[in-house]
Amino acid sequence: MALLNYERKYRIRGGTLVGGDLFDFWVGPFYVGFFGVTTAFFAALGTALIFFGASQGDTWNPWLISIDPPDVSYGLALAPMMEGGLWQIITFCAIGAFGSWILREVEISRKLGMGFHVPFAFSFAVLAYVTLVVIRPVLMGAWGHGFPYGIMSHLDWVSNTGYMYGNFHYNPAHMIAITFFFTTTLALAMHGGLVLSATNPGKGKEVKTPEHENAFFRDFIGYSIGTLGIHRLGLFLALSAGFWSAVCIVISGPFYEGSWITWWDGWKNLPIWHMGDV
Ligand code: UQ2
Repeated sequence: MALLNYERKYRIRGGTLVGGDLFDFWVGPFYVGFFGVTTAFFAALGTALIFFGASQGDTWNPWLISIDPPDVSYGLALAPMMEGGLWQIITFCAIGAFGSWILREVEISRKLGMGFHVPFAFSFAVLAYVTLVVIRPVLMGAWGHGFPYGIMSHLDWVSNTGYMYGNFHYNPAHMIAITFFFTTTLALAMHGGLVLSATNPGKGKEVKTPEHENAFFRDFIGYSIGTLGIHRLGLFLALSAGFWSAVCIVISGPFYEGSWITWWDGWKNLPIWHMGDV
């Protein structure tokens, strides 16, 4: 279908959640909608505030610029602009932009009569960010527990926060998250390799179909998950990686303050090992 015919078929009115027909238009290839406008507003304001914050700092070295959250002594109050207030407004803008981006995906999905898998998936990334800068800081009683917006400074934050609980590699939810990250790359490498091997069999040879893709894995391991199944598995693995990442950080502090290394000693203290002790 030529691009113009295609556009006539799919550039259709409707599906909006807010604003009716008012923002139901495109700018070039991009659908706008009410949430396109709010995304642009929050993203532009947040970015401008980051540059303003950088201008008030003592460096323009991109690696070292940092917009820091308030000191924990401010608790959950609003802080003065140069004492973390900027971080609070930028965080608000970021959540406004990410939330608008989710809802713009929802509007496009509705317009095209599709499922909501894409906005649902993106929501997990937003959940991970919101867990770091809102949910955990609120549970711990201070915005100062959020992470700073800077390249080196956020790495320092991750390192310091991790070692504050002994060593994050001993955090069971961290272990589960890592396992999902690795399995995601395994599944995507298998899927990418399989599809390309079927479609690029070599010069002069006929392109193969999913029949061959199934046959390869049945010959190889006695099981093929199928062409739809691999995408269900991929979505599950990737979302699980993000979900368990959020769990691993939100339990550290709000629900457990000790070292993750000694957390495993709980196993040795189970009453079952001490039956008969006097
Ligand atoms: C598959 C299939 C695909 C695939 C892949 C498989 C035809 C094109 C990669 C193989 C995947 C399996 C057996 C699941 C592996 C499980 C884990 C947890 C990594 O069968 O169907 O479609 O791309």
